Amino acid sequence: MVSIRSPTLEGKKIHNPKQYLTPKYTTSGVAGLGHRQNCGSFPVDLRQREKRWRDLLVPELRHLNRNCAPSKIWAAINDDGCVIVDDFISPDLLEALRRELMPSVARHRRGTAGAEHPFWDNFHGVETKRITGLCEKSSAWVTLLCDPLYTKLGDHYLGANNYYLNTGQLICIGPNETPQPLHRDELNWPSAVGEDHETTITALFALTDFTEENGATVVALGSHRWPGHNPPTRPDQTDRATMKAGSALLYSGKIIHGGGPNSSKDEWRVGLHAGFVLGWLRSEENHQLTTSLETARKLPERVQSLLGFRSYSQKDGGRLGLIDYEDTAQLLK
Ligand SMILES: O=C(O)CCC(=O)C(=O)O
Ligand SMILES: [Fe+2]
Repeated sequence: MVSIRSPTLEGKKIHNPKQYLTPKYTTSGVAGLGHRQNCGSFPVDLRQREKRWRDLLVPELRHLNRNCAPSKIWAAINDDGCVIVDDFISPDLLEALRRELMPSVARHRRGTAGAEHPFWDNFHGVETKRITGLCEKSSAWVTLLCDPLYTKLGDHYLGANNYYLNTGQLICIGPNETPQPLHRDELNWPSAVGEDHETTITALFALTDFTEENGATVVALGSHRWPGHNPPTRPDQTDRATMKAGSALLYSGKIIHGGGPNSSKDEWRVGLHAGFVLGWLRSEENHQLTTSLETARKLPERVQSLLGFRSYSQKDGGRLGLIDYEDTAQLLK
């Protein structure tokens, strides 16, 4: 979806750009342009207006409701590379997630240590807390991992039983955090990237409201179709994923995005970054070392598979993640 920025409408997002464009874009022909029909030179004038308006088109993130047809959600992701689904998480589940996870946020240190290059300190954020191993901390998270719509997202883009959990991490952006470098998530696995398939697909669940001040994600709409590795992005090509707690930003691994700056005085922006990755690729998080066998034994089968406690095999491919050439699931008995 696009909105229009104009000298008189600066900063306003207009959901129906057609009403501001030339007859080519209207259903009612020149009639929509009112008094200009009476202007002798209007055809030329209209062409110039059209060009000017086109230059001023800016992207705007679409919001859909959780109860809409999944095909509408896929259409929005295919068009824009991402979409916000409002009220993705029910109020009760949101409350449980917050109750079970927020104590870890208070305890956790800021920043990450031990990366081989200072780039990663900046990328992960020095004023950001990142917390993994959430299946040990939250049964509500386990419930969310089995959510039917979230499951459909993975199945639709990566194929049923063809993916693992990539990340199930809390990303808590603290005051004074600077913007994360913009990137495409699929570049974790540069040699697996292909124009015709997704490598990874992600839901970023908002556990607090996401606002422009507290670090709402920056996204470049339509950038999933831009050529090049990680092409430069102008600020006017981006929007912010502002959303209420309980909503989710769903996005393609190809979209250019990054965590936003937090300019608030004392607000933490808490997101649950929950991505899937093709099952034959190594996940960003080491789930099998942050989840004990004891916990894994009690998890639903889907979650055991997502965390790699069950082996993987691709259609027409081999068997991966075996123990003694048996399915890893034998350890769960
Ligand atoms: O926290 C966010 O808003 C996005 C984080 C992100 O894109 C990442 O760490 O890969
Ligand atoms: Fe990312």
